[in-house]
Amino acid sequence: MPLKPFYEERGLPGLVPALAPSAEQWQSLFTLYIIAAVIVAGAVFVMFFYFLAKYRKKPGAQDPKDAPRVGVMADRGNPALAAILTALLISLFFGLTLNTFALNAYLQNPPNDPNALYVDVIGFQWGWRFVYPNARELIGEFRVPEINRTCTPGVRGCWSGTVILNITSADVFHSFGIPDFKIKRDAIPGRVNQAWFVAEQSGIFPEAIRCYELCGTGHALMMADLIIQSPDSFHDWYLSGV
Ligand SMILES: [Cu+2]
Repeated sequence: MPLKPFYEERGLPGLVPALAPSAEQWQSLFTLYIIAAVIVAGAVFVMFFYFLAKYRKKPGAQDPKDAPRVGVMADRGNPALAAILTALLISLFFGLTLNTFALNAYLQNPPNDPNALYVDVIGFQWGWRFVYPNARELIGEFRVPEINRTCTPGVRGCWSGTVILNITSADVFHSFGIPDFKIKRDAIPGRVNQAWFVAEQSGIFPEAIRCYELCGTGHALMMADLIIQSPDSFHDWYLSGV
């Protein structure tokens, strides 16, 4: 099956093309943060302008009875309301924190998938080398299969679509990133960091892979194309040696 360019098939990408389940999870948490931030900021600004108008200085008006005075302990406010607001805020932050930790664990730890495709990703000055289990190598482009829903777990001879990356560097610090997948992991010499994704649709994504650690004069050019193929065409390429 010939590959269709991504933009031809789907038009211009939205803000965050959902190409992988992990990216969707990431986006849902981000949306949750945005909603919480808008609600809290909205409430703060509404109260800010309301109190600004209500308690403005009016000509000839007396100070209120509970106005602060020098040398006198203030006795004002509503302790019950303060307690309720504090409890609400704590539960809001607690919920966000739990969700963030859970999602982080999900994104950081590759799933236990016997049909995953493992690829070594080696950053160098200045490019990315991709080494496949059969020792095939690519530089400047990264080919992966899209999700294969007919691949039975544990049955040999098919890839499920889970791609697990073992990321390292041949020289200086780099950082491997695929923004469409919400993946970014340091590539450090002598160390292997893992990342994973499942691509949900085939397509060609020019320069979708980038380096996120300033690593020398060629840093800005340290890009690679992401090519997501149907399981069959990936299999053909993998075995072809071309
Ligand atoms: Cu780099």
